[in-house]
Amino acid sequence: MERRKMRKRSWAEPYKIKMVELVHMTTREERQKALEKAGYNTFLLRSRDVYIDLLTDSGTSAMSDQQWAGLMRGDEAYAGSENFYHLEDAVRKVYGYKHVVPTHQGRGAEHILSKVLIKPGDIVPGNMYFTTTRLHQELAGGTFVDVICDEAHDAENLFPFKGNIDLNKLENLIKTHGAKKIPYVSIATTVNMAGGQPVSLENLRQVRELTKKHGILVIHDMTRVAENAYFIQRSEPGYQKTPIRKIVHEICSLTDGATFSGKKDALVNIGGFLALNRRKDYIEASNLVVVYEGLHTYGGLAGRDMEAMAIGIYESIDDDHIHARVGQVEYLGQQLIDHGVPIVQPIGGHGVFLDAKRFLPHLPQASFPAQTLAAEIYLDSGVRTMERGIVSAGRNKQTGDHNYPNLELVRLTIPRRVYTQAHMDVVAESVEDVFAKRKKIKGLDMTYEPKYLRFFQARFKPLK
Ligand code: PLI
Repeated sequence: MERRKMRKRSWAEPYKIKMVELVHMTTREERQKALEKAGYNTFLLRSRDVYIDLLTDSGTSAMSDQQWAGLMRGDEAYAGSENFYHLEDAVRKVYGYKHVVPTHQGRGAEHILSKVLIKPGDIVPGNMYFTTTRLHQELAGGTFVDVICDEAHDAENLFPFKGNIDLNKLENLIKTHGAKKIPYVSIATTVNMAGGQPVSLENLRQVRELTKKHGILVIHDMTRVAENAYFIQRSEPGYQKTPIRKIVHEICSLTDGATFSGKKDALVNIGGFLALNRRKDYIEASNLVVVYEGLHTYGGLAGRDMEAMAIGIYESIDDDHIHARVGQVEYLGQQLIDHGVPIVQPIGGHGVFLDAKRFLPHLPQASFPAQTLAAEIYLDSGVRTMERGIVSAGRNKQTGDHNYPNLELVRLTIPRRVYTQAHMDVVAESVEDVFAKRKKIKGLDMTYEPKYLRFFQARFKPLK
């Protein structure tokens, strides 16, 4: 009896597999050709040339049988689709926001939000930039200012809530510019660019209090809010017995509205929404969405997409689901830590982030170490990852020079419910092999740079 009690008990994915998609392997020669054709940018590879695809967790999840069944219940009426009301109901029940405008994906919501709330000359503070979010703020005439805590910019700092806003930075910004110039504080759960790092509820409450004093809104980029809730449940005092759904609801209750990419937490391949509590903002957004996305009861989505997203929202806040989801990310991260591979710690919610500065210390940042490392991993095994460093950070609006972020990372992003532990083992082995050969790796030169969001389409060639 005693022995049974002591035995280790493993956990497993809370689902079983009903259908499979075959993947294929390539030779190193084939991958070399594919990489050259793609200009050493993993975004430009054809998916058929990829073995294990860790480019992104966005739109790459496996839907459940319930979600697939939901697709068959698509009400494709132009106006007033039943599926819109199911989505609205899910957003109100699960997240607590009052008004919902569907959009084709997260950046559709960012576009409408920025047009509704930002005036030229405004300042938008946030807990680290996200590429599309910042661009929409800038296109609306605003300037993004990073007010995340310093720990977030340090890949080795073990602070459990590296997504937190530094209240002194925020307060100073309000003092310098005045509250009237700050339409809202943009707060992301979790913080993608910092390595999938969470915000604590304590910090959110403090942000709420400070902004309330100054009459400033808080807008929530809730793309990975369920993953953020998992970290609160694990590490924030007092929340160890609180279900994920309650934590998610509490996070949202501290904010005035949200942009949402359904392609992450909500387990769908396409979809998003803008949620707003202030009716006047909703009225304006629901009018603008007609111009850019579609009628306010479909916002660029088919009825079936809204149904699948509504079902996915409920599935995303299940404790077993989220434990297994982040558990798999941690499984991969721990293997790399055990082999001495430098990664961002603590391990984030949606991926493992390699620290390219420590992985390739001989490469200057201007020769794109993270971009180089992503290319090398692909070449080694056909595992596709992506750059989150100087290429993603773009250029300074005033000087035109590269932005040089502290974090120079390669993201191994884990799609939800798609890969097994064995896939994670293969990935870890490939990264470990590249790590063993790291001293021989040379950098890249950028040969083509697009104007917007350059990381998606830039091209490179190897330095001699
Ligand atoms: O890809 P969208 O347009 O549905 O969502 C944009 C978006 C907004 N906020 C955050 C934190 C994101 O991570 C995000 C999209 N992320 C992508 C595509 C990614 O690969 O991380």
